[in-house]
Amino acid sequence: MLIDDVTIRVAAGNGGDGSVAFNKNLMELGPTGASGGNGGSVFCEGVADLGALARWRNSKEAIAESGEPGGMQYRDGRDGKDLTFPVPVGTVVHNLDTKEDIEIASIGQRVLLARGGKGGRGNFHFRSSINTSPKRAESGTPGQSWSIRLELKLTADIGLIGMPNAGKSSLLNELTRAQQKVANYPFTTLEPSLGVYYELVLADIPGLIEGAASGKGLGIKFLRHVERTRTLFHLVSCESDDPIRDWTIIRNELGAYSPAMIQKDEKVLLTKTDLSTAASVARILERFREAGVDALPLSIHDSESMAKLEQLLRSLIAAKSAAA
Ligand SMILES: Nc1nc2c(ncn2[C@@H]2O[C@H](COP(=O)(O)OP(=O)(O)OP(=O)(O)O)[C@@H](O)[C@H]2O)c(=O)[nH]1
Ligand SMILES: [Mg+2]
Repeated sequence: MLIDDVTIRVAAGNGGDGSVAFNKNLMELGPTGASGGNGGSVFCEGVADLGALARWRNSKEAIAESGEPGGMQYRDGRDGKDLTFPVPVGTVVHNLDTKEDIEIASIGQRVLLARGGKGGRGNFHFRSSINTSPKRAESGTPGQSWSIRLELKLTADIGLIGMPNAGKSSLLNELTRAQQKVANYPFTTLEPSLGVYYELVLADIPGLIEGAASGKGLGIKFLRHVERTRTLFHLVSCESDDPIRDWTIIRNELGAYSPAMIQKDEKVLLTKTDLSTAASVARILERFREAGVDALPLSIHDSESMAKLEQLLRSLIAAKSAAA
């Protein structure tokens, strides 16, 4: 089950208290109480993995370390470690206490959620010519603590769909910094995942099969993640004994899910052309043309075909910025 809406508590670490201590050595009197360490802060960071919110299934708290109290012999307390947890790109972070909302829009974007408390100064820092033995030290300040709702709102521009093993995750990895598992068997991908290609967000959806609309395979529940995308890249593998049939089957499943899905702008990508002969690729393309589809032949091992696809992606970026 994809977790896409959770409420958690984030708590930054408290600052450690400063200490009050004096040198016991008669030759060297004076305050030696050191400062407490700063509390660790809590951050979240955008990642491609759409399943990243699953870590909150059981525990619902993100607590950073507190700073250590100051020591006796000028030894400052250690700072508490920061805590950074991953959230999928497209997550909106609602601070339920301050009512502030932040959207995590890109991979690697790191956002401070709760600031750690400051360590208090030890009495060593309060010495002066008029007070050589201060008995005063500061307390550490408390870390911030908030109630936070993490809501995943996918904003993919392009959905990668197709039968299992068609090469969807491979293409996502090739175009973006996503590191999706790729393997030569069906249903390698079990949860949707995102990658970012310049201004475009691509969503890789688990493979669909005949009967998906009635729950076969992994079903079509993941299609809701590409419901809002404008464009679908429909991947059909050259390895199939009937690519046109594969394409038709998926179109039917899309239609059964929602008529809006088959009205989307769809680009058919004929994948893994390196595994097929040029003549066979030409034959398949011709059959697609007869069905009214202008398919793009593609292999992730053929840079020329990848360049053509990137050209198409650039035109989609241009269209997106024109629409914005
Ligand atoms: N030769 C060749 N192999 C490819 C190409 N693209 C993908 N593959 C291989 O095809 C297999 C399936 O690729 P995936 O990217 O896992 O396919 P998928 O569509 O994500 O599959 P599911 O997650 O199961 O739906 C892997 O062994 C890939 O290495 C290609 O252009 N050429
Ligand atoms: Mg996959």
